[in-house]
Amino acid sequence: MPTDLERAMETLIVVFHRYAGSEGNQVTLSRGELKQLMETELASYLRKTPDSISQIMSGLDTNGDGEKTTMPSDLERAMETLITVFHRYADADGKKGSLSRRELKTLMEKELASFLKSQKDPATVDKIMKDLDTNGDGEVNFEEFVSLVAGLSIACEQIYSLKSAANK
Ligand SMILES: [Ca+2]
Ligand SMILES: [Ca+2]
Ligand SMILES: [Ca+2]
Repeated sequence: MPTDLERAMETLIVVFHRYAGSEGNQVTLSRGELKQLMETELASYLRKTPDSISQIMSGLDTNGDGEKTTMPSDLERAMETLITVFHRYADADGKKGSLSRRELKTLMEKELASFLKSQKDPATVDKIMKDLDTNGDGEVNFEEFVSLVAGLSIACEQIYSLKSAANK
């Protein structure tokens, strides 16, 4: 049973390949493919012309502003899951909105157990925490958390590509 976080990472990879595979190089997005992806998957954000990821992310938090009347796309659902999962753990102690070492440990044990088990040399929570905490405040905020998800998605994507290459 994949966890919410694993499903979200899988969606990111699947959505990427859905568009990257339509012409030319199968594993890269051409200009046309990128346009198609953004128009199809991120239409509701393009209308707001956000100029940064954090604006997109904070846009997801607003309710009832009448802007999100369309059905969320796969990609939007995956991004929403990332935010929901992050807050499920980050809001557990007094310091809401960032992960303490203990909260990060719980998140990884609950959401990324199968991934961590598949690693030959599992990094300790302390090492991961140190890598993620780029501003050195001893907590992992959402931006820092996203870099963990990105890193894991890249690792999964490499496995995915190897698998599909082997199937040819
Ligand atoms: Ca392509
Ligand atoms: Ca916290
Ligand atoms: Ca930090």
